[in-house]
Amino acid sequence: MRILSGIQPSGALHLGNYYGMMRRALMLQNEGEAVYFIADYHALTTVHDAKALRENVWHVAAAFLACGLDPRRSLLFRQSAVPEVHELAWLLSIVTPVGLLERCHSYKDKIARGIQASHGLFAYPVLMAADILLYQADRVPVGKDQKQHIEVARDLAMKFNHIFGEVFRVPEPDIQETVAVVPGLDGQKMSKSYRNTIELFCSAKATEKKIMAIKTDSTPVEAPKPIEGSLLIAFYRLVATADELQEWIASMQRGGIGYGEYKRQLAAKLNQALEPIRERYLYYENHRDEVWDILKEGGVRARGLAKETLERAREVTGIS
Ligand code: AQP
Repeated sequence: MRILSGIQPSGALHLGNYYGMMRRALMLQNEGEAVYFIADYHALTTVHDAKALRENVWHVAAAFLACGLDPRRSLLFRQSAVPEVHELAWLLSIVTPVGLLERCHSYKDKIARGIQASHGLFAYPVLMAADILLYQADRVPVGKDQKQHIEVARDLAMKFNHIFGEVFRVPEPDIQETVAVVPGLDGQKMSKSYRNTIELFCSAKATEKKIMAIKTDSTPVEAPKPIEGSLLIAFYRLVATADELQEWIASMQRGGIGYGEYKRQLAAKLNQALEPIRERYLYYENHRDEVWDILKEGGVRARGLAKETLERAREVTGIS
């Protein structure tokens, strides 16, 4: 089984990226051949500063390694190390109905948030389908926000196979329902571009400061706290066992403890969970070239896989 996932180097990684996708994707290293890439062509739809983009690429690669990616078993590379992805995106665009792209909510959300409605942003799902199909992925761990894009990839694979002949495996999304959408500090989806994140790699103090600043209602200390839609519970769920979570919720329902105390407990628990990966990230900050070397080697290996698929796609379309 081949597992594939990617992240855009569009800013500092956050709890949503880790608990929504990375943690699961890295666990799957034990179940098959894993391929992880840094989607720098995609990030260009929002990042227009070359220096920042390069720095973000390094950051995402170091984050993957710090979170447990084993480069001896799994591939890690930059999307741009495999330019073949653009040729495949073109071949797929031939079978892509415009209406399918018009229905993609991620495009509509980004425009509603003021991001320029470029062709790149509109065609993003086609390039993403090429990212997945080029490596013949079976399973694609993602957060729920990406489910629709995986459905587009599946549609395009089936349509292309039907029209031209069998070339692509049809991928399955792998979504962890309990953490499918990690909310941001404003209650919307946590997102690099929405300025509502808790970063993975920042100091314990900075995490605590953000947690302590979460807006809560004016329920008195002794009264039971509302559970529905509680951000504190949504974050605690990421790091607690099922029993711990149940006990926390029961305590809130009993009343008698103020929000300040719950926030302190949450910050301590989060920092404890993140400490090991933050320490490993520090190691890579002191060994920056190791990260670039791993990316370079991964790119060469990924390109070999990509060429095999592209050759078949060229053959069935009559391009070769
Ligand atoms: N809040 C989230 N909850 C669950 N999963 C999430 N993911 C992102 N945010 C959440 C998952 O992380 C993976 C990598 O995402 P991405 O960086 O490629 O793109 P994204 O989904 O658009 O993430 P952001 O932070 O919202 O980036 P920007 O602001 O640049 O668009 C994906 O699997 C995603 O589902």
